[in-house]
Amino acid sequence: MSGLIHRFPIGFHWGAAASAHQVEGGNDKNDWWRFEQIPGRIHGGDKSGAACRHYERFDEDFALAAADGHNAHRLSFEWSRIAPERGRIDAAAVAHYHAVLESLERHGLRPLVTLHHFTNPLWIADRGGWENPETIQHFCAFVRFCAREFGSEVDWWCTVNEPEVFAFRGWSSGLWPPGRRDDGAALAVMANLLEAHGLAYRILHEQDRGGAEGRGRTAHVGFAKHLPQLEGDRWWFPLDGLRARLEDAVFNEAVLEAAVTGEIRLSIPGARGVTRSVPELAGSLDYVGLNYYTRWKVHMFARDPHVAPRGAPTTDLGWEIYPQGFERALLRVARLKLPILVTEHGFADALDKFRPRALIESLHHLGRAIARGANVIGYYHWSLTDNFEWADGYRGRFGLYQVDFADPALPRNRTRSAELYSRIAHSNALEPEVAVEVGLAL
Ligand code: IFM
Repeated sequence: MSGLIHRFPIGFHWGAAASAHQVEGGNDKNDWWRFEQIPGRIHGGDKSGAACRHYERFDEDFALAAADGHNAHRLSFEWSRIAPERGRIDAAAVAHYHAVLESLERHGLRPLVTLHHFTNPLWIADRGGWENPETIQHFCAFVRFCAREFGSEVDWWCTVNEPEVFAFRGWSSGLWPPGRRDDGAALAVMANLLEAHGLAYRILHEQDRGGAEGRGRTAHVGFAKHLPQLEGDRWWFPLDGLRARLEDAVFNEAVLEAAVTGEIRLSIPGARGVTRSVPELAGSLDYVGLNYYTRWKVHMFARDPHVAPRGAPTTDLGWEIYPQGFERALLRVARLKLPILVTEHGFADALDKFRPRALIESLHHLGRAIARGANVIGYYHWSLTDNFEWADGYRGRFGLYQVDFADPALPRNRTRSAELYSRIAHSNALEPEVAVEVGLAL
């Protein structure tokens, strides 16, 4: 490998990302909590439960991040805490998130706040969730409230996390709440989330009176797009490639295109599609949020059509470690000619065995993408601590800090990856010594 040294742009965001339900603990008023109570839904029967007790320990967690040279942090506000019932705002939850933002500021961590990260208040889920178009307006009310209440403390907003993952897991594979298997409904949900993003984008800007970064209008609004690389598995069986292209078109391309043009065009062979123009959605990204994890080889006919290439290195969850795909994903979204924030990237590695090297290789590809013209302005590693990995329960360990969930004290143990990441964040550069240390040849 040559040219491994990268100096990152001035003002680069270096941080970690998490979502409320995965770390806070005690979130018992949302649809995920209810789903976790159904036997057989979550690996090993795990429940989010107390998670990392981040709700109480946020200040301590932010101190770890700040000591590691992070200057930013991505978090989500839990809708079901702020609005536990229709029409009721919980003052204690609002005060809590003010305290969280105050702590972030004290630690020199610029907040990037996600407003929808997979969970929904029970009262929303019970009215049909995102299949019901009325949810768009309920979400907008929540966004308006957050913009007014927290706008002076937050400049960076992420409206919706991975609308395509949320829709397909919940309504197509049925692995997530509400556990449905109906491709047409998945497309309807995705369209509603995209529309909600467009409206939220306008609300956040209308309400923007200037925030933490000074006077004037300072809100930067985007969403987080999960962008897996999708390729046909068997070169000699073109239908695999066809399915990969069809999936890419609806899962990746249509989402990006909708946010640029305002035209929602979603289709899957054999399912009811969606075609809708949403003027508020056109040009609704100040930055593109990119979540990149892996490449999937796609099979035309298979119960689980996504497999890691045979013999490829994989994470604890069986996802291929494919750092080249990160560069490709970055260059793909760079075509939108917008600033790019890597809103998530990481590896499930309980023992932190392969993460140190994989992380450095990925950051090398990030540096290469910048050198090739991608306007990347920040990187948020998924995640600061191990946490509740949805249907995979506690077996997906993504943390720079390991958490021993068997110990009631929930100790945070610093990994080598955290240390390496810290050196890069502190110096805003990837130095050859770091690469040599993880066995990457220059
Ligand atoms: O844990 C999730 C996160 O909530 C959304 N993006 C992918 C991560 C790892 O699966």
